[in-house]
Amino acid sequence: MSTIVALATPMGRSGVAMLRLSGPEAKPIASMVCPGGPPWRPRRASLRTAIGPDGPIDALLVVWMPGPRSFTGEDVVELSCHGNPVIVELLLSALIASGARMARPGEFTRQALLSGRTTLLGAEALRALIAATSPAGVALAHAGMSGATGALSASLSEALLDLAAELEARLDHPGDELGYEDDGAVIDGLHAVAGRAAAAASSWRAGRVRIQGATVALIGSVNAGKSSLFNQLVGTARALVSPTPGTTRDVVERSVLLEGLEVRYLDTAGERSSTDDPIEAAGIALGRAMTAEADLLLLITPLSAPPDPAWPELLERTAALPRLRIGTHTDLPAHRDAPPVDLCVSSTTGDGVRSLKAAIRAQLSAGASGGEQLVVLSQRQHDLFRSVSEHVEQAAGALSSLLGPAIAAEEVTAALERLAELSGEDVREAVLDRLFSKFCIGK
Ligand SMILES: Nc1nc2c(ncn2[C@@H]2O[C@H](COP(=O)(O)OP(=O)(O)OP(=O)(O)O)[C@@H](O)[C@H]2O)c(=O)[nH]1
Ligand SMILES: [Mg+2]
Repeated sequence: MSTIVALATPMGRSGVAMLRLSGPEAKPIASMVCPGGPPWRPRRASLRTAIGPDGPIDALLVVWMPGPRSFTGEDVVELSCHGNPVIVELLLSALIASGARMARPGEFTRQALLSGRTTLLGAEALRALIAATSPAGVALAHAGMSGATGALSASLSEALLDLAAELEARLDHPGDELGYEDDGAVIDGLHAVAGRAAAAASSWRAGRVRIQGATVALIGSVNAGKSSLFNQLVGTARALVSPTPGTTRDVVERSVLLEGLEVRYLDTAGERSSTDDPIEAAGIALGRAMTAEADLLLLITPLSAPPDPAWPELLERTAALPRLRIGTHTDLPAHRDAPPVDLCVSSTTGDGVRSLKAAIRAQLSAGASGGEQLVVLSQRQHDLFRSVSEHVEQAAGALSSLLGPAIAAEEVTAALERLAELSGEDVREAVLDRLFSKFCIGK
């Protein structure tokens, strides 16, 4: 068993940087690099001097946490030095020369999972806690850390085990209607479980936005007023505005906090049907590629101008995507053929911008409405809840059709397996590899 080491804080200049050692040799290695000093006492900070081959490296604050009561469950030593990358490199080299090896991404948390100090759901909640870009994301990660995802998974498993028992009774004693509930009640029970799993899965969009932040892209024809509105939304004159069509060429982006959510706004090159300028064409293509992944599209059209010939095509192209249709130029008289829109603004006076921000915020929280609890913290969890819902719906379909209870029981078993995978009872090495590769080194 090796002893691993990594910088636990970001690389750069700062007041303090912290390195962490974990493994059976953590304390001997730390004491080799920090010879002498006060006696080593568990869980007490002590001031020590790290010595390298060429002399003293730095004064450190060192804490030794013997396993199993440590983050990883192994012996852990945390060494806080001054936050200078040169000092960090010297210290890492000294620790590695004394027998430690560099940790891989997420290896500390993986070790915590192996030692039973955390669960798979706990590790995912921790990743969400570190990744969260907004206070709402931090709150969601805390819900996951206190076991909300596991509790939902356990409650669905319990309900499914009861339903599985009903199905087994039909298989063991076919024709004996006395011993079990009628099919209608079992089918209702299956629909209820499928509905709860589907609701959890669909809350992931709102959850993802809380943890990772949201991307909102402004798109529309040239000169529609995208950059003017972008500047209003981000609160500074970040993008160039001019009456010349084709002013914006590159994608301009800026992140702001919108009522507790981090929103990354993208201003894009205006579209026009034909351009012989290869740079403008490249800008339009880049805008299209970047907006394909957006959580919300703002389609912009000026209401004072004659109808934009590209508008119907834009509406059609984005029909299946989350979007808001925004009419600009409300400070000017509206054209009599102005198309219907969801909201109107004037980027010159700022009228309507507040309502637009509220509408954006509401759209980005969609899926979390109705007091439903958000408990899904990763794409993996989303996919598994969705799969549970599908298997359970299949089971309900089988029981109410000629396929019968045997097929229904198989589907319920498959759903239970997905739940076991979700909570980490039945987890494959490949899943762990994928999860921990997304952690930073040192976590
Ligand atoms: N009166 C009025 N003028 C506006 C409004 N919004 C934008 N404009 C003007 O319209 C012109 C074009 O605005 P931009 O924001 O540069 O338009 P754009 O969609 O970014 O244009 P491209 O980058 O060329 O695609 C500028 O002269 C703006 O001052 C508005 O709400 N009211
Ligand atoms: Mg522009």
